[in-house]
Amino acid sequence: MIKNALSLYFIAGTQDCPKGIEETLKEAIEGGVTIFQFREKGKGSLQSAEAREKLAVRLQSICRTAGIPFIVNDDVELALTIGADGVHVGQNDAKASELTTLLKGKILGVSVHSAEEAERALADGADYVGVGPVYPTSSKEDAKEAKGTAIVEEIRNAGIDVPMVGIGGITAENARAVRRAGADGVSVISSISKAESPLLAARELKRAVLL
Ligand code: IFP
Ligand code: MG
Repeated sequence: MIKNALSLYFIAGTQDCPKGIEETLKEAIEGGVTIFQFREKGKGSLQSAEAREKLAVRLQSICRTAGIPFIVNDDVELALTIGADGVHVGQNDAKASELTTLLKGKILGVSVHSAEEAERALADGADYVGVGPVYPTSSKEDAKEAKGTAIVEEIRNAGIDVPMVGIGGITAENARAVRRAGADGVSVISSISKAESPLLAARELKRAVLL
């Protein structure tokens, strides 16, 4: 069931991981993350398609061994080439409605910022939505204004029954509030990837999301 898999969603790329992405992912999994998204993007990210694919395959193998889904951000072609479990796209990426055929049984996630966008994503075939930014974030340069947990509540109160994670500035301290607002899970980059101990950071977040 996708809602359970969403409880602690870790997203990272090379650029986010001072300890190295493979070590960071292994620790995060040991700490309890339930799904991983490969997001190689921005300053410090790998620039060649070959290097990205090679790394993606290694991370996919780590996820497969651990039994957690491996999702690719934006790059549908890469996801199809390596047989990822799913793809996550934003509002400006390939249209969700056009991806569902291409992706067959794969998981499709879509970023949304309002109840209206969540409604459309669900109608277009999204398996889950990422809602945010809930709190201010430094991991995304073009992030919109943080709206707090109100944005999560707005979507739940609109009665849209789509699996949903909150994203943006989420920490072990505020994760529970995001769950209480109606999210099925929380998604983080820095809280785990930049932690001195990604393992302990993931473990603390995991405790926080178990209501
Ligand atoms: N949400 C999510 C997720 N991933 C992204 N890359 C994003 C928003 C911009 F957490 F997966 F839902
Ligand atoms: Mg995107």
